[in-house]
Amino acid sequence: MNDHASSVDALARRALEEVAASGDLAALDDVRVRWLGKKGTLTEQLKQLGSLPPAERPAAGQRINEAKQTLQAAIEARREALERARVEQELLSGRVDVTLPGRGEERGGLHPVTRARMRIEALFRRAGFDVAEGPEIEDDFHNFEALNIPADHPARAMHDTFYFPDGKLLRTHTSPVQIRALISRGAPLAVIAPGRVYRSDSDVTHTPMFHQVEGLVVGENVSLANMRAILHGFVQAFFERDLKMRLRPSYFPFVEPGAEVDMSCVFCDGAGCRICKHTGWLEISGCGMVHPHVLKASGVDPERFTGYAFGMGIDRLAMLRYGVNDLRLLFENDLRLLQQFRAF
Ligand code: 2U9
Repeated sequence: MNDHASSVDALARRALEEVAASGDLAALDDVRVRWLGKKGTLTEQLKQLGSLPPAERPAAGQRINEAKQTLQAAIEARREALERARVEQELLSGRVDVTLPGRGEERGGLHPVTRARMRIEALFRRAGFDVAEGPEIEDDFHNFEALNIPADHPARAMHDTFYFPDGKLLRTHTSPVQIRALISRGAPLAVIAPGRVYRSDSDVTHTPMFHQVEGLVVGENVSLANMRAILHGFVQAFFERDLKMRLRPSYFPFVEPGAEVDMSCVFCDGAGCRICKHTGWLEISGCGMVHPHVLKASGVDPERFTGYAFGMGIDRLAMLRYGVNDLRLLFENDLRLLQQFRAF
């Protein structure tokens, strides 16, 4: 290798080192201009070919061109590598770590009525009941007629019904859900029907919409004693307390006999306090043996089957269980109340 050739090689090596050392695209472009630009070092080498002996010029020219091409390729490769690194860096800096805790977000929770309802459903499921649902807009037959409440029956007045112009109505209880279940499934049957119900009634202890859960068990040899056992078991499990229970005779058109269900007061344990009006008892449910008219209206033979039914207000159960002392608090969606029911 002659002197010229080795000096071109030395230049090319230096140029390649500079390419490798350039840390960003601007530095790389700087290297390109200094070596390959109009006045670049390698370009200058070509211009000086004339000073070599004519015989050496072709080989020297080829060597310089090869060096230029090698350098060009090295610059291109380096440019791509730097570009890739830049994009990666950008992606990295903008990346969202989804495992980081959020800023200012508050934990949510379940409304006490929802919690009570879920608890009720779970407990009755465990006892073998199905959970049934149905429409909130009902017809006269399913809400009244099939439940032994004919048009002229005084019990209709108890219900303060919201009517639509076409004669349909907002269900006043969830009983129509069970009528539908009985008609479609027949006996034997064990269902609960939780849901919203509506009555045109509004004061300190009544809201025009409230939540009910009703239960219905129909089968051969279903007795009042069975009902008592299920209701007492439910009350004890729902409140997780060894509470007493008693039935007081009462009247509902869809049951005979009918009764009201009291449990020993959860606040004073039956000793008597302001909440239970010093009786030691809290009323929590109504119940009874399904009236034969009701079974017949749903196509069930009352000679063969008997049934019991009960109904209770979920809102009231939620208040008693979670210590909410004013019914209206359940419907105001005040965060100060709801935050007390946040998930932990
Ligand atoms: C069918 C047959 C009978 C459901 C019953 C009650 C007694 C009752 C009230 C409790 C408080 C309504 O929420 S409340 O105001 N309900 O006292 N409900 S027996 O009887 C039925 C239901 C469906 C087919």
